[in-house]
Amino acid sequence: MSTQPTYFAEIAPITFKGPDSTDELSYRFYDKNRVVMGKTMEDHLRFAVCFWHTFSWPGADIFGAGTFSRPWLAGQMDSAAAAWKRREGFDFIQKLDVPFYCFHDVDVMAVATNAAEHQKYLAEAVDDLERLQGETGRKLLWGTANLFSHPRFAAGGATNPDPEVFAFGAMQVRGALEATHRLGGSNYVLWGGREGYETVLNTDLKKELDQLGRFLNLVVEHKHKIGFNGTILIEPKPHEPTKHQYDFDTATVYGFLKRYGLENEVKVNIEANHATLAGHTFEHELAMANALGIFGSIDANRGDHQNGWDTDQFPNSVEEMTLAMLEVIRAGGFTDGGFNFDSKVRRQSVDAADLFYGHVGAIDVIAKGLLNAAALVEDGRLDAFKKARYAGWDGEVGKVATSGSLAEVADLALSKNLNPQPKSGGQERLENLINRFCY
Ligand code: XUL
Ligand code: CO
Repeated sequence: MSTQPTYFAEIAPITFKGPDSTDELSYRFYDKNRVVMGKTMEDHLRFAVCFWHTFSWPGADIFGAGTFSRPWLAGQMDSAAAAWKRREGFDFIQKLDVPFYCFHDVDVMAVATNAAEHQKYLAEAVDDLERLQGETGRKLLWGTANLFSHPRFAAGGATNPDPEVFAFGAMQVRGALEATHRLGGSNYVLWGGREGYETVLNTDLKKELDQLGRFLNLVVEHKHKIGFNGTILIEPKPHEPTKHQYDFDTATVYGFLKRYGLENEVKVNIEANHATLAGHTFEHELAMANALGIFGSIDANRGDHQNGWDTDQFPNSVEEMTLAMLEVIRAGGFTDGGFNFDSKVRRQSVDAADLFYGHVGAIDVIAKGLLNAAALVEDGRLDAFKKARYAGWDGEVGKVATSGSLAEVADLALSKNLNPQPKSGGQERLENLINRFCY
């Protein structure tokens, strides 16, 4: 085992070469220093590589074993193997030249068999991550704790009927939150993959929701206690692995936050494929988060239009990313958030280079989406159409409808003998307008 990274040795650092470059491992649109709407592309997009799919997943699925030969995964994930993984991971991130990474506690550390070992191995990993960040200049977009893979979490973490599991989860989350704080992370994420249920026959929904609300309150309280200035994010998903997940979608999460008094403390990390699993578009979830004031960060990926599960593919549609970037711009852009690639290469993409192809293509598609969205905003027709559509609210009827009583509004309709007629929503025209900027 070398102490130097070797796995990606044949790949040269990825650089911007422009739209006409024939180099398949170069950026055609992602020019990190290019200024768009007053900010560099690097600052707009804040790309991050994830440690789970990219360096920890062996290419296994429920029908078959891992297909990838990631040498650090070959034996026991002890301290040496975990250090090897971190080393190769940072080499990849540096070659891709993105500013951030993300991790779950268990992605970066040796396998622990109990609470004490967990704390010890995580501390060892954090020391090393701090060193690697210093050496490479890469930063942490967010950290999180994995409360879903280990069999002890089969019935949930915070929502487990067994309080010992709740306590074990609290130990993990405190550790991961403090690690994120020490590493200067911008956000802390909670994705509740097992915070849901399989059947109401054995589930006390009210009790479980209260447990989840209490757990989240404890996390927020601890965040303030340790002085972590980053944002706490919930990542909604409707189901998978549980049949029904409590954090179903952005609107559901907002209702949950209100109920437990956390709507000003917690935002959402929106994942494209989770949006589509919930029956929404990606841009719906972004627009909803913006409307509710809880837009935080993004997990970039896509589903497969024919499959009803979380395929976590790299984004590759310029049109979809243009629509998404429009919503990011409308939300005022990222503050603490960014684009984390919660995406994985296909199981047959067994070469080290495939990890680069996946990320490079996705980065370029999102960068082109940003350029298109910025051009659409500058063009102004899209926004002007939307504005004109609601212009009546500035008129006499709109003003009474905004502030009058039901009787006053109703009487106005009668006194004016209103008979409003339908107006074109212009959808086809607007869709054409989007396409004008895509190709
Ligand atoms: C699972 C998923 C997670 C979260 C972090 O669908 O998206 O990887 O992003 O726990
Ligand atoms: Co995710």
